[in-house]
Amino acid sequence: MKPFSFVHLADVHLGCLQYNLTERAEDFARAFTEAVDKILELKPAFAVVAGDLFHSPRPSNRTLATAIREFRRLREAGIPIYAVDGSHDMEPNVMVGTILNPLHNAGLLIYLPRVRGGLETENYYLYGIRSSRSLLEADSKVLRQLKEDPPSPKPQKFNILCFHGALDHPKYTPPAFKPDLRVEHLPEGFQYYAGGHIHQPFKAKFKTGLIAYPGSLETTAYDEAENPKGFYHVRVESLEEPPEVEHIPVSSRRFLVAEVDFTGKRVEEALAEAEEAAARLDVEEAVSVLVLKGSLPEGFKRSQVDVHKLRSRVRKPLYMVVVNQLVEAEVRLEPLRLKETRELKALAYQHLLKAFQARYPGSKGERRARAALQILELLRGGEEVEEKVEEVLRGVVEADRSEG
Ligand SMILES: [Mn+2]
Repeated sequence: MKPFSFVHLADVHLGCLQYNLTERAEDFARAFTEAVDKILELKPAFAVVAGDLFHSPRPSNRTLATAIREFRRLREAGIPIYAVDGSHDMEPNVMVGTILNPLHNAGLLIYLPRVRGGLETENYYLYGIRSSRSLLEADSKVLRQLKEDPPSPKPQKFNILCFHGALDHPKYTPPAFKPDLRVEHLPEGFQYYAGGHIHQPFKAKFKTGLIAYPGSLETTAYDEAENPKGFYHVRVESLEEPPEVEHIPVSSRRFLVAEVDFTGKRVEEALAEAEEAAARLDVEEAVSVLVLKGSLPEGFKRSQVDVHKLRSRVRKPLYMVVVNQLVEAEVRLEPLRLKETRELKALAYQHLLKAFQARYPGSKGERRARAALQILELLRGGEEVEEKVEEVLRGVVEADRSEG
């Protein structure tokens, strides 16, 4: 085996029309063009793309045109592209298939799952696993692929396994990810496990080699804003030592994220804080995200927070999002102390009234509190209360209706 290098990309998400903005789809295209510029400078032996090259299995013609233009630049430089499909560009059904198939037929890339037995050259061996929708699907789909078309890593070559998905082991997967693959699904004998799906650069020792996720090239969700964007350049010197993996940064749209926690604050106070935060997000060309979180004081509704007013404070960004994650307070009831039955009944009524009126103000709430109390009494009485309870409930519904 002679020394060589390759690049490992994943999660390019070409055609991602985030927030329905054409500017954002152009950002994803621009990021890919920048990556291709950098790949042309690095002159690797090949590029491997570990899924989600496209945001959709049926990209628009505009997205396809961009992709084909960039694939041709690599092809003309003699850099082949090896790819697998990901959760976004896998076949939605057998009839539609994946966009990687026609691109494979056109000679613009090599869709690895279509290369029987894997792909072998003088220095390396590559095998690609098809993407699955779930762990359960992977249990049959991946195992079937491995059985029908088994990989055969070569002892004298550098072996790369390309896959897309999060593994079912916390060592290799951030906590928020739903696992798509089992550790056992990835066969042994490879020096480099080229992963996609986790939009954050990550690498670790794994089985007979190294597992690596290069992360995405752009921000597909605001919680990825802080993740470094780019791809890996992998230098293979020999089979004895692990390869040198370098993260090559790619620039992406500026995202500004601010969070305001409402917990334990008066609403006016928290809203003033949110307005200040919004003012700090008023930055030219950015995607600005204001997250409102925590719990609201009792009696205050989520819908009472004027999101439009907060948005209108901000004019300069490309786009402003207010994410309302506020949680309405549960009605808190004072602890009930046992007293005489009559007093107890009065107390119970007050509690029920408070609880119901939080949801149904006015007579509707009163009616429900009275009905609840009646039902409680009936239930205490035991036998054959069903009809009577039904009668009480019917009374509530009818009174509501006559009131309009
Ligand atoms: Mn992805």
